Amino acid sequence: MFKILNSINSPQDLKVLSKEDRELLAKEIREYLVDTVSKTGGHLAPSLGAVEIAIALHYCLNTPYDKIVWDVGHQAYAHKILTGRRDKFKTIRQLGGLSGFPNINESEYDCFTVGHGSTSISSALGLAKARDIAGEAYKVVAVIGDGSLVGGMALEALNHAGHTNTNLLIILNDNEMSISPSVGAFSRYLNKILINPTYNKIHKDLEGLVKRVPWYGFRAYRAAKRLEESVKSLLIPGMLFEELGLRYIGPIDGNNLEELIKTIDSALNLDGPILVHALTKKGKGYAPAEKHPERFHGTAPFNVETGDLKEPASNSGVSFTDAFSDAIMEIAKDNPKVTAVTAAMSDGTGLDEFQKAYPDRFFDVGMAEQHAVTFAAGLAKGGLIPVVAIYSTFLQRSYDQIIHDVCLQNLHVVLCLDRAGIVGEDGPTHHGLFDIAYLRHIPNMTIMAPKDQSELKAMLKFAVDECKGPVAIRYPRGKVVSPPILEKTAPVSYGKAEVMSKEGELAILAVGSMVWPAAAAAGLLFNEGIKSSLVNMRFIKPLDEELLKALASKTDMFVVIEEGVLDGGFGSAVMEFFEREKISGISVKRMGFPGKFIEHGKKPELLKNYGLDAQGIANEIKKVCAKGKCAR
Ligand SMILES: Cc1ncc(C[n+]2csc(CCOP(=O)(O)OP(=O)(O)O)c2C)c(N)n1
Repeated sequence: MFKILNSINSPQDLKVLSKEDRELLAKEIREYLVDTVSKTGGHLAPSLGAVEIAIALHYCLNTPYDKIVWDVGHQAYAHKILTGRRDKFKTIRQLGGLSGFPNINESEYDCFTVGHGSTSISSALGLAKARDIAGEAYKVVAVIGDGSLVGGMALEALNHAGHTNTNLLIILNDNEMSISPSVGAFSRYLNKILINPTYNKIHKDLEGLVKRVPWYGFRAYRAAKRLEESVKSLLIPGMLFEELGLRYIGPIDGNNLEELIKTIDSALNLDGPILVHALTKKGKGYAPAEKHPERFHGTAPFNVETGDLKEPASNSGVSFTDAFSDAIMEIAKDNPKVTAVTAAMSDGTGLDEFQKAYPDRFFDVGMAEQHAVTFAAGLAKGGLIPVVAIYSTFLQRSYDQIIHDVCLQNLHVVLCLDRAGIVGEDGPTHHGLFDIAYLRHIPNMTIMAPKDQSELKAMLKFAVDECKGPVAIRYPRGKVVSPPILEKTAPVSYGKAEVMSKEGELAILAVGSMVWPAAAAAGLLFNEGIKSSLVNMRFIKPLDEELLKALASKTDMFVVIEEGVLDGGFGSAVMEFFEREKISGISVKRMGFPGKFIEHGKKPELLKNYGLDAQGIANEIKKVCAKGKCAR
């Protein structure tokens, strides 16, 4: 079916293609991307926009000896297809299949494992320095989007790169979009050149002049060129990079393969750090994605003809994100101090409605989680109540800001950690498994986890109205699964758990998303004659110590279940408590994720494989009970 693509088994095969065949290859890759992602889901629009960049780089470079470092890596699907993974590409994001991001364990062409943004210039610069010290000659290229460029780390790396004299090529893949349109002063700066007719006209006139000048006009041309340079310094974004010590080339059409090849080829022959500014179209070549690049940034399986999702989201219930969105809207209505902060993910975190309703109280700070948290600390110090909605995995970036800028001053910042737990197909870079461990030990921090929609709302209200210091609320990816009958929630009271059943024999302590699977497991066990007390812990910190003591007076067997890494997790907190209080003779079985990076796959299959579905929990508890430890 694919005349050219089927002949590409490694980047070496690209080198013999004619110009026409290279163009055809780009077209075929796009068709293959659309067809595959329509079945698997994935980051379609970013990858469609970067097809030419991938082809041009592999054409110009000698990979894997030369290194390409992709930022985030969600735009690197064409790179995967060109580097010996064409057929396997159909398995992308599925259990046991290809990762959705570059991964060093998957291919020698993936020279850095990625998934989070703004890392590429730092790691590429490190590779380049290592090359210099080793006396090697490989070339290093970082590919970074305009959205990722505003992350603090990318700016820190530019600052460093500009003052070294290391050979490093940075391709700025500028589609004027992050997930939604890029925001901030940097993006405005990059845009200047595109919309500034004066500079573009001067540039065109000069080009015409070059073509017309006879040899004796060279000096006139040089003078004109100098004039252009000074006009340029007033008008073009390149000067910012030049001032930082990087050579700026562009802007060029990043979807024009031949222009890209020519530019990259000559840039690779220059010394020092170079930045090529390539303008691309997100979703390029697939009309629905061009029209709705945000929708197709990361998509579920869809119908190729219409672009519609195969399973319309509206039919599939309320997600925790929707629940958060409703909750903050309701709370903000009555409290003008409530402000919302996102790091380039207003849609993903459910803040779109808030943005529309309260534009003055909404802050999209760009893809800059560290800044988001310290900025929120400032808002709080100034008397507002910031609600910072960031995915659990991306809040990892803000660890020091949470400690130093929020908790040390005991500031009232509400952190809402969406996607806490297993996220599924995005895999180890995106699973939110570490937040309990990275937040729990910070003084002044309160941490809650709701089991359902109404509890999330009650907790957010509690965090805004009743708390005075830092609070984190963690909730999972996906739908709220609570039985509707239990949608009415008992009031949230500081540090107090909710006892859901008191049957005895053993105590099951469940956290947030694990409450309902634990309840289902308790039901299965009950049918087999094993009775348990089930507790929805609600507060990860502080612990409901009174309850734990009361339970320990009746049972010696505790099972603690959390959707997080066991090391340093909630189960550890319970064990620490018993140790601290010198309550002996207690056996605590901790259930959660082992201390390794969890692979990608569908969320339910991963939960099942790690024994965290109802049956898995019941089986594990039965094993514990079989050892005769359930009853006194
Ligand atoms: C630290 C971090 N924060 C947030 C994200 C989620 N995220 C993935 S891609 C993306 C937008 C990236 O924009 P850009 O770099 O311009 O790439 P494009 O998708 O436009 O090609 C965001 C916010 C992430 N991967 N890493």
